Amino acid sequence: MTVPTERTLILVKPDGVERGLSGEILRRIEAKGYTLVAVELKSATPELLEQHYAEHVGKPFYQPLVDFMLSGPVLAIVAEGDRVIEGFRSLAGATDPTTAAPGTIRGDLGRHWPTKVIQNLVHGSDSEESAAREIAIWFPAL
Ligand code: D4T
Repeated sequence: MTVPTERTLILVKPDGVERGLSGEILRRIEAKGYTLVAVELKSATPELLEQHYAEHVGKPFYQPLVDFMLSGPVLAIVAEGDRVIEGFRSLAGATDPTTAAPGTIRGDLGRHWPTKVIQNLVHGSDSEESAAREIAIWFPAL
């Protein structure tokens, strides 16, 4: 029996869209061999972000994170492929863009800015459960 292929939710955050890196990030996803299932430029809302970042509600960086995610459009992507959840996290690199490994999206293209929140260009689901939850939030029609 074939194991169904996996899907993940990827966001190019407002810093990535504003810096014109959407194409470069899509290029890296495709170059790795993953399939694009959905790609849409969207404006987040506080309600949507409260669902998306439910695990961070109440933390000191939550409000700056929400303000940042509302500061401009995000490119929401669903990508598909075997072990794509883990694979995209690997492409993205560590959360901290200053020390993320060179060769990764955050390591090559990200850095710290004098803001209250880490601006690290992309988000990628961290488990099958998160992927299913996040895809339903950003792409209810899927
Ligand atoms: P996302 O969820 O955006 O892919 O990032 P990570 O999985 O790598 O990191 P995360 O969920 O722990 O954090 C979400 C988001 O909040 C910012 N952040 C995080 C921050 O500004 N200060 C912090 O101390 C942490 C932990 C960065 C990413």
